[in-house]
Amino acid sequence: MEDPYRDFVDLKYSPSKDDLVCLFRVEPAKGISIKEAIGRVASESSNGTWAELTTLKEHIRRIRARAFSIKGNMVKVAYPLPLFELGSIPQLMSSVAGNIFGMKALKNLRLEDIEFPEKYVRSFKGPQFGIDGVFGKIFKMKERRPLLAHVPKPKVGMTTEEHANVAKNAWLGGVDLLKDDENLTSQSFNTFDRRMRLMFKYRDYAEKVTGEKKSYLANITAETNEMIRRARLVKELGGEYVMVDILTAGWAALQTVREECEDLGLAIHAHRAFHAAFTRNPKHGMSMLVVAKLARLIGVDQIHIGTVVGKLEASRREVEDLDTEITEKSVKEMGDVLKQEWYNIKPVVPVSSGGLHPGLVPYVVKLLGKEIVIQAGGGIDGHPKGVYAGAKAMRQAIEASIEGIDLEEYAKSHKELNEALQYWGYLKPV
Ligand code: CAP
Ligand code: MG
Repeated sequence: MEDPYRDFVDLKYSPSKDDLVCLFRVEPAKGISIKEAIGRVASESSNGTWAELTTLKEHIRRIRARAFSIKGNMVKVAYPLPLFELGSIPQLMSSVAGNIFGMKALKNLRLEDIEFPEKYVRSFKGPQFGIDGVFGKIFKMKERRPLLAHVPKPKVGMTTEEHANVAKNAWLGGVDLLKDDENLTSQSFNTFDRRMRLMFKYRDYAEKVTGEKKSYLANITAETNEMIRRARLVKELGGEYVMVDILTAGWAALQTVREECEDLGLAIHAHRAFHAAFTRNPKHGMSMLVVAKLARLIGVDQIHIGTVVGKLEASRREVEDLDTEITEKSVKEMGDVLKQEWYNIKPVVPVSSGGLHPGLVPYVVKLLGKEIVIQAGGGIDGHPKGVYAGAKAMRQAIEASIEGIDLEEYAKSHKELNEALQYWGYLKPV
């Protein structure tokens, strides 16, 4: 029997402008050569299988994927566009991030990046608002500064009244965006509909008192039809955003929500809970970069990309690469990142969150700039003087950072910041 995989490796092939290119990190199983391994990757992720097929015809063979570059254990595979259904992330994932991860011939396999050709990019709408929409249209900011978001803690368990009270104090103290936690949806002690009604009442009150725009990232995550119902309620009550746990809800659901949000004129905040289950192992799984690119294609307006210094694992390189990928129009190939043109697709607002408190704010602002969301849960509700003071301290830390004033110096005339620094200092939580 001939090797049915040999046809899927062609080191002389050079991708056409319509090919989609994947970058894989490949570790073959014992006794398997790198060429045998990558032949299997290209075959199983496109149109091959373990057997020589009597059904294979030339027109089918022509659209097979080809592994065309091997550099150490980094391999590039080119996929002709007809392999894919335009505008469908589930179909893409079933191809290039599907069966291949379980093949016996591979010890480890990691999908590091995907370069999308123009036709594929243009089959998606991308963000409706993006950076300019969020800062310009929703917040009407002339001078841009990081938006401050807060997620009331404890994550779940507070009654609707308790939750909304935390929200009110946070908004009054200087928070711009109140965010539900990823696992707070509609539990018996705090149902979605009741929470929405109270939260928007307090949101309107906080806007009146502070004279500032305030908004709410309402977590609509649920079964898809229910998400749509919840999005409509948010709109009816005067909201500007919905929040979706994009990975636990799933790509198809996110695409549906994106369509609905077009009609409703709502922005989407993307929480990435679950990503580390497959992004964290540096040898196996799929990178967060790919998740972020898919989210940008579909059209989320904000997405979590990490902090480097906070409680969750993320290297500086990774967070910087994510930042570039979601905010630039054109990305150059470098390291484990492929080149990418974004054409009609708007940039997404990076969200930095997870273990942040005032002492860490200058680092995040220096790393990611002004057009970001800085999110703190424990870093506000854990302030020794309470939620209102906690929100003030975070806002003061943002002000100091954009004005380039040292926190210690700013704290001399800002008591809440001073209290936070006395309490947490520059702690990097683990
Ligand atoms: C932050 C957070 C977010 C994480 C998610 C939490 O709370 O609300 O879910 O930031 O991680 O529950 O941990 P704290 P990432 O401010 O209290 O840490 O942003 O990396 O996706
Ligand atoms: Mg959370």
